[in-house]
Amino acid sequence: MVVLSQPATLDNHISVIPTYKPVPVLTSQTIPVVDLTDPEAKTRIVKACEEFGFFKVVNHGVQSELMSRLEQEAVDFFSLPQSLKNQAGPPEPYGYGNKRIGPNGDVGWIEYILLNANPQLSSPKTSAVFRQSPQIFREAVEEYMKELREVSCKVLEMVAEGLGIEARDTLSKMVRDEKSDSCLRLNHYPTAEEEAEKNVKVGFGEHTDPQIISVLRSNNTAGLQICVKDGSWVAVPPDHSSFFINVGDALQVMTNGRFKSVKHRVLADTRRSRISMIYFGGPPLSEKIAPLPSLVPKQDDWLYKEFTWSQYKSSAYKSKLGDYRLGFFEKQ
Ligand code: GA4
Repeated sequence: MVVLSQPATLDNHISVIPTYKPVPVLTSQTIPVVDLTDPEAKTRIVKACEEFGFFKVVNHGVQSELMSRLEQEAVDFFSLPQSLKNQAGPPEPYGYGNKRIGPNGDVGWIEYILLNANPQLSSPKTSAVFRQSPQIFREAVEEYMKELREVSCKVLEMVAEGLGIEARDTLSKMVRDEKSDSCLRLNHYPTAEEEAEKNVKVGFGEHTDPQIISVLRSNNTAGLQICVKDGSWVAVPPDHSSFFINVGDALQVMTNGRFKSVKHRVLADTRRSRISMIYFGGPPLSEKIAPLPSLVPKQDDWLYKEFTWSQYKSSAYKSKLGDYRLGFFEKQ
């Protein structure tokens, strides 16, 4: 008897969570919530970055109209015929991507657009993203990136103050720099068409973000989970009017490990589509990243070697999503 093996398709590689046990949900008592207008915000932010590397911000000052406008533009783009979307891909790393994440074989139940915040680095792929709905989409992206850069800088200034660093722009100036290597990711975790396909799949596998800070906003569909200190996963209840902040690898290094770059993932429930938009605040490519001398004056106490952001980035693009990327930059 001839046994025909299943043809290998991308879908075979997307992990389904077979006996999906819901993980505990972070409640408003456990998830740190920081009101940016609270005079105690800086202390609360430092505590949250030490404890979780993650928190939610309210009273951030970004108009909900802008968030829903960009979300709508993203939905319109993802609703285009596949052949048109493919004209903006594959991502390198900017542009439209479908199911494949990064260049090293990671897959997920996701399609996305990755855009560089620096218009000078715009590529033909990114121009193709805007080809179908030119003006409004581009404007929404630009406005959103500008606002989110401000939110990131405000938070980083509070971090600096909370840590007692004299120059409060020590961290924020890297993101505010016109050469800052920041980017915006628009993710769509689609629903499944076939009834049999409707299960929980790994949308975006576990990873840490390489940059300084990430600011995430999603629609009201659940899926985001973070890994807490004891190694267990907890679900973050969605909240479309707030932002979720992640500490990235570069901030872990600059605080000499005092802040933890949070491991997170998205499990997509294919019955409801999820849209998320994440601003990644990164330094200029030539910026030297090392523990801040104002926090750790003696180099002997540094846990990490100094590296440029460009070196870290090229090393990240050689890694798999779930790899521990900082290991290579730790001092022996
Ligand atoms: C994770 C955080 C951001 O989404 C991202 C991702 C990037 C990509 O999708 O192009 C990476 C991933 C992320 C880390 C390791 C490398 C690079 C895919 C990948 C396998 C845009 C980023 O900066 O790093």
